[in-house]
Amino acid sequence: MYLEHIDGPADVRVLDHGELDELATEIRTFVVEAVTKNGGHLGSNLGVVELTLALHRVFDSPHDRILWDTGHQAYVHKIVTGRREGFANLRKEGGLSGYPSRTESDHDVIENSHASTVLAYAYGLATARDLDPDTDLGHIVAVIGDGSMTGGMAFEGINNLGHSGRKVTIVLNDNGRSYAPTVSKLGDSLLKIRANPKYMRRQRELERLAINLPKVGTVAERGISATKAAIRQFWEPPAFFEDLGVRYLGPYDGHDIASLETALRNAAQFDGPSVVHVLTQKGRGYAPAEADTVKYMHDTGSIAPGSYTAAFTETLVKLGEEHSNLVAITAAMPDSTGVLAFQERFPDRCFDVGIAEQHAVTSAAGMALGGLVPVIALYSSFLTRAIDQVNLDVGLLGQHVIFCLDRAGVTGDDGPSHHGVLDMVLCTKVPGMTVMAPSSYQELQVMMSDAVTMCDGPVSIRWPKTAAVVADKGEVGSGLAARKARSGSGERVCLIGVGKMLAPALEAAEMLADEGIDATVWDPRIVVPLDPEMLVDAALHDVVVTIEDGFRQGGAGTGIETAMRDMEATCRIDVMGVPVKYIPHAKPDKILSGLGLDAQGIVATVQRLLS
Ligand SMILES: Cc1ncc(C[n+]2csc(CCOP(=O)(O)OP(=O)(O)O)c2C)c(N)n1
Repeated sequence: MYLEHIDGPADVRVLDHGELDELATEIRTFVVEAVTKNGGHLGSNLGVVELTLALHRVFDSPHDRILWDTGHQAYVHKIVTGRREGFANLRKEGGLSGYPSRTESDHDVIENSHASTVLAYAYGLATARDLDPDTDLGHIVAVIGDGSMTGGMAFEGINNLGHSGRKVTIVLNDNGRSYAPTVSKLGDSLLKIRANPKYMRRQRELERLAINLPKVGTVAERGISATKAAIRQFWEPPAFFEDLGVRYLGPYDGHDIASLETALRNAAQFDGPSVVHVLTQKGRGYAPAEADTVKYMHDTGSIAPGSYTAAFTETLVKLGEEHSNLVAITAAMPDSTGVLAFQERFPDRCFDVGIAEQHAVTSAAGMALGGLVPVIALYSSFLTRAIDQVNLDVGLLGQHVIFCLDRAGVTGDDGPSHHGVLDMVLCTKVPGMTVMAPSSYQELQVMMSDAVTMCDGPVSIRWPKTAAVVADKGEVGSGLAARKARSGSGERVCLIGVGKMLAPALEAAEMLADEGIDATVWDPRIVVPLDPEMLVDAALHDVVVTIEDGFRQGGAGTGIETAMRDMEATCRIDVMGVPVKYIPHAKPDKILSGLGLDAQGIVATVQRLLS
């Protein structure tokens, strides 16, 4: 066993290539076991085992900075940098994060886990290094997947890096996929190369020649060598990078450690930005992952029957059948966001635009201008990247675009970057946007249908990852009306539970009833515009408590409070929600109860207000 002796990158450097191959096999088994037990990203990590080992042999982390785009593929990096034992508690409360984490290790430089940012970080770090010769910043190495290369920030970053000429080694980890196959013409041309071993051989020979080219001259001179120009005529990727002033090396077999090391050493010698194009196989070495043609076990999650995502999938297909102008847009996540069934049923009406949320939103505005009704399926946390586009490209133009936001609220295992706690704060500030929060499987279906047929401006519908409540017929509202979910006999307490928080509000009402307090409970359903009937009724009570699973400040409850103050309601109003802070990973229910956002917490708040 080699793995048990790996406590830091130095332990990897002393092994020979035969031993490294053994280590790679052991790491794969280790990762499969850890992820099977704790969930997380599998295929992406199995694909970068050799690449990570090569990186840590060639570069001297943490003096050299190895940056992982998105960071979901950094498990092997964690193992190699002394965190092997932490994998017993991967993604568990207090345990290892599923992404790089600066508090865990000096080897983790960034930890955003939203895609396509790494080239910007790399440019910034390289600029800081170049401005201060005394800095301890060594090589800057940015690893980015072909999927993440489709994001606007990646294009902006490569443009700026090439123009600036800053010395950064970019590793393009090309496995041909995001979750689904990567949607990109650049990806298509990479595929041509991938499928042509002759090109790879020829390119290696050319590369050997190119290494000996002088490392002086302008960016343009460096970029336009005769060798490269010859390649460029045939192959788009080198032309693409080199036209931007970024030297292209590759492609290399991403599972051949020796050749990767040579490539990385060569790139590191170059005094400017270079991209090392590495071909890897997602899910490599684990038969079930290799056999999963949908996503190569990118992660371990799947759409659970009875989930809100399942309700969305079902309704989207049904609405697609009823409305021929309804189209669906995904930002590289057709499976996890639940649009796969629609894509299969209406392949011409479903668009995967790449990991490009901003582009997705503005292109939806364009489609709406052209008479289509676009449904954009995004995780709540990824919508926030495109909020300017939501506000000005869709909102200002009053376009009928339907934002379907999955994983809203406290999501749990993926940590601070993945909680969907901002969408209600932001969407409620987009003038003219109807903001819906379903409290059950059936409500989501009604709301989607209403969003298509009743609304003609922007709409957002947000739902959590957790299993959906099953509502009886009488427990489902319609249109823009709120629904009284429980009629209290007195006029002391009114609870308003937004979306999934209706369930703990109802539970709290039962607990309060045991204490002789007969509370009214409202399901607002529509957060904007608020139903005046609900507000008037709530105002009759001594105490009103709103409960939501997004940021407390500026969210749904604040909207209700403001509307009631405008009505000159005199009752005591308490807004319960998530405090404005970065919340670490843990199980969602545990996080919510820790924040007092459960039935017990609601009861305690009511008791405090009544006392
Ligand atoms: C802005 C943003 N949108 C969506 C995601 C969800 N997501 C996580 S990994 C991933 C695919 C990344 O593909 P690639 O960069 O090629 O890495 P691979 O997993 O294939 O190694 C996506 C879409 C994200 N992290 N950030």
